[in-house]
Amino acid sequence: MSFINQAKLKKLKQKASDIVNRSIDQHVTLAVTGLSRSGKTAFITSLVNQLLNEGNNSQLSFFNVVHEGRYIAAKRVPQKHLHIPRFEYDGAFSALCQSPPQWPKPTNGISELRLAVRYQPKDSLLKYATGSATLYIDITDYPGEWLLDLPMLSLTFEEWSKQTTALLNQAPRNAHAQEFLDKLADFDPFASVDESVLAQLSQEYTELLLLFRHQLGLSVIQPGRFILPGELEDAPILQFFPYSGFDDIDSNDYQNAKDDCYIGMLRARFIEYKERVVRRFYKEHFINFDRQIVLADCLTPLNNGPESFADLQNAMAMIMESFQYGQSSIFSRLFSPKIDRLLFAATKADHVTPEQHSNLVSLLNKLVFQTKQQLSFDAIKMKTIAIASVKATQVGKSQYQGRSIPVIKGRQLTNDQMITLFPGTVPASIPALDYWQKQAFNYIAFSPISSANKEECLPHLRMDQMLQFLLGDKLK
Ligand SMILES: Nc1nc2c(ncn2[C@@H]2O[C@H](COP(=O)(O)OP(=O)(O)O)[C@@H](O)[C@H]2O)c(=O)[nH]1
Ligand SMILES: [Mg+2]
Repeated sequence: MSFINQAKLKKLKQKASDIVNRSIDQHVTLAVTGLSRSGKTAFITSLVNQLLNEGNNSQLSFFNVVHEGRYIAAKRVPQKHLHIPRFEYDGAFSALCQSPPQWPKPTNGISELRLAVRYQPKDSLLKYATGSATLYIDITDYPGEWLLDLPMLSLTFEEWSKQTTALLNQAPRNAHAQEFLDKLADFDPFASVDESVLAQLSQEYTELLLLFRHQLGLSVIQPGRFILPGELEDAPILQFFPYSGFDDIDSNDYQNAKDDCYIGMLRARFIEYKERVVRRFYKEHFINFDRQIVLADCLTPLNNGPESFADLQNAMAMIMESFQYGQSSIFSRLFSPKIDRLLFAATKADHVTPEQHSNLVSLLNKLVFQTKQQLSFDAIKMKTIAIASVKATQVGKSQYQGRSIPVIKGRQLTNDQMITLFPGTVPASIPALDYWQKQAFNYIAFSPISSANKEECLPHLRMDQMLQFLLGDKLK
């Protein structure tokens, strides 16, 4: 063959390879959610860390592309949406690498990060045509509280107000809500609006929601945006609250109320909130997600007691509505999401001894599916798992009354002391009364473990199984 021909052939081969390469580059959008403090930031930081540093002592044996030696490398590339804040991987990772290591700072909105993962395709046909392929992964972090707002879409202001004030009047919320409820009972709904009064009462309602979440450990927070406003902080669209006196006002007066009286303006803002905040999130973001992971911290509510646990149960049912695309769902009328895989992960599994992990998964299953049959989720593949994104404890055995019992060991977050303990048993299903009477689950917050080498991957539990479920089929 002449030199010219050889050069031509080489060029042709390259071209063919380019075409194949291009056509097998793939793209997947991975959304991560969970209520505040459920562990989203730690999770994404660990996920990115495992993929970027694969090979440096990483433990991903259940991630097939790694196990089969086809994983080449990952790097960060500029994210897709420039108007969305970047997920601050560097800040979060360096907090974990400090000495002593710290957990990353909490965040209060949506953020994004894009990775490009190079790998060798398994399919031999493609393998001969090209050495490698690329999977682009767009990771989005958003507050689970935002999903709690979906049920509001099918409620009127009157219905929502009645439902919400009923909740405020029940234990454990009523012990803190009385003063606010008294103020609501006092004010004239048809008087013309003083915006500062509206702002003040909205502020008080928001403070109550924050107290419910962070002091009482409750999960049903509505509107969810009020405690995690993202870029809407202080915007008037977040300044409304439920009205408690519907039974005492004339319904014609209510229907005819203009926007410049209190009740009219509250109603207008409620409607505006549903349109511009709730519906918009689903339209702009949610419908673009391919795969979703929902993180749930089941252990803190177990530690807090029955009311907190029951509230988590209710919140999970509300969150599940976002993934029911069946005929009777809110979605069938509004949007058509395309999520095809949904993973539920019980986080912070390093807080319990390993023999409790199967109970933790089965508890999560009960929380997620409750009374609903899996039938309505047919189009979506689902899995439940117990993980630790960043493992902060070590497992050992201890002697107790002549018996050897499993224990965990870690550095206590509050006082920096090493502690060894058996935190308690995790119930395999929704705990009955006697669980709460017999034993309390002892949840102790731990500091992250320091790593000798920053280049090494963060220690974890089952992040590889999670990766395999969410990405395995895209990396074949
Ligand atoms: N032991 C342990 N604690 C965790 C883990 N992930 C999160 N945490 C704890 O939970 C807190 C909240 O996590 P974060 O990721 O900020 O939650 P986010 O609000 O959902 O982003 C952290 O500060 C840690 O104290 C984990 O894998 N193991
Ligand atoms: Mg966060």
